[in-house]
Amino acid sequence: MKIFAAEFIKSCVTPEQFPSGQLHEIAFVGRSNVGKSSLINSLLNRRDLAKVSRTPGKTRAVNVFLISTSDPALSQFHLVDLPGYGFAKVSKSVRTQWGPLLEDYLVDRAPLLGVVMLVDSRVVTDQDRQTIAWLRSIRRNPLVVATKVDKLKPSERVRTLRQTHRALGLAEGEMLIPYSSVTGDGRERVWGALRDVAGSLRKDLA
Ligand SMILES: Nc1nc2c(ncn2[C@@H]2O[C@H](COP(=O)(O)OP(=O)(O)O)[C@@H](O)[C@H]2O)c(=O)[nH]1
Ligand SMILES: [Mg+2]
Repeated sequence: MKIFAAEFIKSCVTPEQFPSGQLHEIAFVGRSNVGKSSLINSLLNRRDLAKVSRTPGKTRAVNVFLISTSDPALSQFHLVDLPGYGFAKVSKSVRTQWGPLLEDYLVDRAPLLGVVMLVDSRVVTDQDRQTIAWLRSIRRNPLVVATKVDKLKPSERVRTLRQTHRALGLAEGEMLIPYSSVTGDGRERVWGALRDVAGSLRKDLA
């Protein structure tokens, strides 16, 4: 699969600014510093499309990118980079921590086709669990990706990923895709999963 184009469209801070039009959207969520910007750049083969920031919690906007690829199921779509969570107090609900903009987007957004949720392959937080539960409750079953797997020693990789899978409360057959933005490990699997998400929709419509 070739990526023909990947361009930044806009930053939205109110729902009115969300793009109009019919393009489907795939959104990426995860706590700050989980490696979301790096993963987006790595998926798209772009060095600096989604700014890789060392300052946690800096990005509070909904950032929209227009992607076109050679895959018929993903020929044109919006990739949406959502603000990170995890910089507010753990005791508050996901809703107040994360803000109404995110809730508006994830609950109501009609063009939203799939949600990719990133977790650190080594560290699962309560907020990660709460976010997965909340996404399920609003019928946005996330595709879960475990980041930074290059940091795992080969000898501990399988065990750690199994622990993470369990700590997230994922069911036996549910996917947890290991990913490294440093090595590109997992890149084809994530694209494959996105293709499946887009492909199943095409069948629904047929
Ligand atoms: N070793 C390693 N470091 C990573 C990986 N992905 C991100 N990082 C580092 O983790 C930090 C946070 O990454 P960033 O993409 O800005 O996270 P974001 O806040 O979720 O967008 C940066 O220092 C990255 O270089 C990865 O796959 N492997
Ligand atoms: Mg970022």
